[in-house]
Amino acid sequence: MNSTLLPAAPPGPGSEAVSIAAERRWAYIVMAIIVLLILMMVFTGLHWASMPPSRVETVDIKTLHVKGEFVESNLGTTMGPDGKVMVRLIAQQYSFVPQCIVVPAGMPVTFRGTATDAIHGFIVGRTNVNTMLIPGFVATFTTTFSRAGEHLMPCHEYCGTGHEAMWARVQVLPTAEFLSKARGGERLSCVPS
Ligand SMILES: [Cu+2]
Repeated sequence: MNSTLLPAAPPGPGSEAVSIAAERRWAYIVMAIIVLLILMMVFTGLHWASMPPSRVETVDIKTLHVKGEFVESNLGTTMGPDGKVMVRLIAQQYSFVPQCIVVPAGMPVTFRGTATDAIHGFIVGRTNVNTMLIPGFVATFTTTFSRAGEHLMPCHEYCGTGHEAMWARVQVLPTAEFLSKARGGERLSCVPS
C-alpha cells in the first residue's frame, strides 16, 4: 500500500509543547525588534537634541552680491566688539569666496555661508565643520578649532563639471596671533595678494 495515502498521524502528546515553544520563540524575536526600534527612537531623539539643525534663514540670491551681509566687501573673517569671531563666505561654481579663511584656535568661530548658483557644501580637514550651502538659504555653524594649522576645505556636494577643483584653504592661527591681527576690527584674509 502507498504510504502517502495514509491519514496524517493524530497529534501526539509532544506536539502542543512544540507549538508553544515556537510561539514563544517568535514572541521573543518580536519583543527584541520592538525594543530595538524604541532604542533607535531614543538615540535619534537625544542625538537631534544635542546637535540640532540650524534654523531656517533665507536670503535673496538675486541681490546677494549688491546689498546685505554677503556683499564681497563683507566676506571673510571679522571679530566683533563682543569678541565673537564670524566667518562669512559664499560658494559659487567653482570656487569659494574668500579662497583662504583665517580662524583662531581655541575660540568659538561662527560660519555663515550661502550659495549663489547650485547646491554646494564644505568640510574642513578632519574637524567637525561640515555643512551644505543651498541657494536662497543661510547655513550657520559654530565650532572651535583645537589646534593651529592648515586645512583643506573642499566642496563636498557635486555641483557640476568643475566640482573636483572647488576648494579653499583654512588657516588656523594660534589664539594670541589671531587676536593681535584681529584687534583692528578689519576683515582678515590669507588670500595671497
Ligand atoms: Cu562642488
